Amino acid sequence: MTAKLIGSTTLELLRGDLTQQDVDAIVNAANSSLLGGGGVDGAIHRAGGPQILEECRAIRARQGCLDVGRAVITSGGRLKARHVIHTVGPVYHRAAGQAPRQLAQCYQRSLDLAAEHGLRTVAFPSISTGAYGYPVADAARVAVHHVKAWIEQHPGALDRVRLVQFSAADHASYRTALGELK
Ligand code: AR6
Repeated sequence: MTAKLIGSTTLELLRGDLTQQDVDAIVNAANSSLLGGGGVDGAIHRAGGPQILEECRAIRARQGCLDVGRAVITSGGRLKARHVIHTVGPVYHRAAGQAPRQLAQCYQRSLDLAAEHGLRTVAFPSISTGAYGYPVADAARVAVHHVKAWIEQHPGALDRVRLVQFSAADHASYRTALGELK
């Protein structure tokens, strides 16, 4: 675990399984359909049970598919986390020059939603760096930079933001990115 205190909020990196995190909300790297998929999305729905999908279906029926960079919240079903925040990262090769801005929005809007719901601790996966093909070193820089900036702009709003990487190689990329922060 590597951590950095920003005001009263801890920004930390952890190599591990997002579905096991004991936090107020974990963030799902979902797709626009909100109906589940592979990767971390599949793992969250498997671990959390059918309630999460039911709530996703209800959101979809109300507001349609979720655009890239936006976020919605459901309960956490059987997860330790009480909530799941679902966001849609950019497909790297489809997004062209828009990818960094869209990825930053995923982090910002997920954190906005957590704060609006009075949540104090949030854990993220490495959004877009699996099936969506975003190079992890670049995505890690976007993630740590924009999470830090959000924390600085919302002092005291959250106690802890945890960025969780599944692999040792991804964890090393995030550690490098965190080390590069001013
Ligand atoms: N805990 C933490 N990280 C995980 C876990 C886990 N249990 N499982 C996978 N990862 P991806 P994307 C990592 O593909 O690129 C889905 O089908 C994984 O190693 O899950 O945003 C959705 O439905 C990688 O580093 O998300 C979408 O269609 C990271 O999570 C699409 O994939 C993200 O990989 C989204 O693609």
